[in-house]
Amino acid sequence: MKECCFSIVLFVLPGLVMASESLSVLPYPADIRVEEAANYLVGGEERALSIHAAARFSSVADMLATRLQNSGIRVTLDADNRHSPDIALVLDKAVGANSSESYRLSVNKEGIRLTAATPTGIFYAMQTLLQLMPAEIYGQAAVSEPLEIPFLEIEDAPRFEWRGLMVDLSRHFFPKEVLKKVIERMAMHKLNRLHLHLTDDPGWRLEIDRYPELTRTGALGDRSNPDGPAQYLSKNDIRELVDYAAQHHIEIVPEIDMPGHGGAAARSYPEYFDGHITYNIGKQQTYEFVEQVLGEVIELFPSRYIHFGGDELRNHNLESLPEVRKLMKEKGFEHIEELEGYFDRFVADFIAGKGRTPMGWDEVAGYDIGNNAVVQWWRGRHPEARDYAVNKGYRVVISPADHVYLDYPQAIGEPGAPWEGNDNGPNSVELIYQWQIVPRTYSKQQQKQVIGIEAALWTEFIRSEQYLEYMLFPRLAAVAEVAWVPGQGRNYEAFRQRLEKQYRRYRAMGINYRIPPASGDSLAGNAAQYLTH
Ligand code: TNX
Repeated sequence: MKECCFSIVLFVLPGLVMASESLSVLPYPADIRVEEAANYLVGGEERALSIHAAARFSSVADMLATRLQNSGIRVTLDADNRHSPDIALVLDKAVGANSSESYRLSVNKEGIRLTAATPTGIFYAMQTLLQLMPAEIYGQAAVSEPLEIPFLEIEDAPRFEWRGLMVDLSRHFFPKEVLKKVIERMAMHKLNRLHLHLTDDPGWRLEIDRYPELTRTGALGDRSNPDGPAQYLSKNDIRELVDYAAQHHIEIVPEIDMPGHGGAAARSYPEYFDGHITYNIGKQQTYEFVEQVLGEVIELFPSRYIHFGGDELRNHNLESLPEVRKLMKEKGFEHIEELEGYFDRFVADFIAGKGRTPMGWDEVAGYDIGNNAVVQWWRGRHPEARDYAVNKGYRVVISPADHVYLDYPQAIGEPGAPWEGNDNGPNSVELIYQWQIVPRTYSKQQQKQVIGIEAALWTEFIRSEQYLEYMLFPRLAAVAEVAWVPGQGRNYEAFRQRLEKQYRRYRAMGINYRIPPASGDSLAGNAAQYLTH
């Protein structure tokens, strides 16, 4: 028994509310057409909802069924497709012509049809379908409203292939349970790269078999409490996370930061360091250490990209080291930067030699590290660093601190890192939303080299899961939307309306999102508790 309920639009206003709320798809699809003022009514008391999926899409169908069942909806998975199902997951090679992530979603009186060429496309179609349902579908409680899905046609594909989030696990550590939630929430926003900043001065957070001191000593403590216990991800934790991320169509990109930001490794193996926090890049054994560590990282992470940091070589003691002076003389280098470039090139070549793509922060673009590398631009005040990388032929991921550093405050006077202020004001939802990502002056070729954007959550001050969530949400929604929707398709007012339903989803999921200030208040509803560092 299939029911269609034709809702009669009596007033213009309720109709509009329905459109903005129930079509609160976020990020907004490339093309969405609401066919008629009608809904497809699924499930209900008297019968179960049926799902049929092409064999390739069975794991997405299982995920959808589980989500619906968790909300008290009865579901049957119709493997043989004997009956015409309420929801069909259909394979169609033609849908992926422009992007392997594209999908089509159509809802009409025949039912709900998700179509894609790839499991990723179908996964995103499912995410969109869930957003057409009541927000409570994201929670654990039974959904009280009937599932009425508006008749519509959606054709969708992302603007950028790289839609990332970086989480710093070194300054403060977050265990795999928290990272799994981050993965689920990224997937709901159609983000697809989780970059883990695994090493820095306060802690080394990844088990390496060959060098057990890296976690025995290097993982001890964090920025709040240097004397705390060891906190790190074991190799099994990583395997579990990589699998979990893959199920959510997310690639985990590991970062081992070098030759700077090496304090935790320096405490563990001082013989490869300069007496401070910098790798001794004059010493042959340091290069062997780097090869061994990265070799294990490459074996553990299937990611196509291996990030080696390369940022902020400063406060170092390199010039005073005899090995550094000797190697520079041998190579005929006059400046320490030449040796830094030599080291970066060595690391990039090692990664490329293993069939992976080397990636580094924008400082590495100053050196010739091979044109297959990806450069992550972060120094927002230095657009010339981005242009330089692009003009040298690198592919670039855009992560300027003055837009998408999510450790920075979201409004004046609000919690966040107290680093030098932004020239353009706080990294608010609106600032992110209105952001011109690719310079208008870029040629077609230059535009192509910008492969996407990534937000960065540095954790010098973020030491609880609640604070982490407060900084991520709802800004991650704005990040997701600008990563997915081309500039000309964006409308901030409409986005703000769609956020209202997103907040309800966040509540159903128990996310501690930033509750916007009530009128007259200068601080967000739940800001005060994070104000003291
Ligand atoms: C700059 S971005 C850093 C990080 C800090 C961050 C704080 C980058 C490559 N280096 O080490 O945590 O600023 O906002």
